[in-house]
Amino acid sequence: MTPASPAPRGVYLITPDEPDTARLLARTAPLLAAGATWLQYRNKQADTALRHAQASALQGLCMRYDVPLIINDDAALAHAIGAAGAHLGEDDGEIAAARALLGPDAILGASCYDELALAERAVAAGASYVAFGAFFPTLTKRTTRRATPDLLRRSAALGVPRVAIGGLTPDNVGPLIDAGADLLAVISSVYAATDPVATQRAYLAQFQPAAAGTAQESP
Ligand code: TZP
Ligand code: MG
Repeated sequence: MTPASPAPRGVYLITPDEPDTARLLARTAPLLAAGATWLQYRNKQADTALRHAQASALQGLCMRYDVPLIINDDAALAHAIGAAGAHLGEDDGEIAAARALLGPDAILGASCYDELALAERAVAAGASYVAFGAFFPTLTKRTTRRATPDLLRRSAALGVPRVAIGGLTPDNVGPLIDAGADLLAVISSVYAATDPVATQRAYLAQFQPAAAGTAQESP
């Protein structure tokens, strides 16, 4: 993000473990067209070759819709395919090394679970956003760490976008947005919905001012 870019807000869409690349693209394209702010490629089942192929295919799609693509777990893959950035958890390598590899303009995120101290360290090491979660029970990832809206409030001074993740639905995110969540990271509630685009819109409608995506933070 350059200093002039507006603070990102809205839906941070994350891909499900979809083995069929054509189907992954077909399921994702309408959501990019309908205003997802960022896309993260995440596939915990794929081998190295499929991850490379799917990430490359999504990079082409994201360029078409002008949506930044962020690669989960793997800064080297992000670098190899020219993605906008990477998202690293505690077992995915050092943030500082990823920043050095990807350069100053990359979007670089860190999973900070339920800990403000992790977020402070990540930002000091070069993270450009931090993610907290899981906020609610989820079947998508085995985790016992539970974040709270208070953590979002306490992390406001970090000065980077804060992402909320884990078990989000359009019905439970109001308090998270009120507490300062800039981006709502979602997998199953959107991809497994009967109408994924309508569900994504139900999230976006909750950001003020009405248009989310790249809307400025409200005062
Ligand atoms: N990290 C914490 S919870 C989670 C991740 C990747 C899963 C989020 O998926 P869903 O389906 O939106 O709950
Ligand atoms: Mg990871």
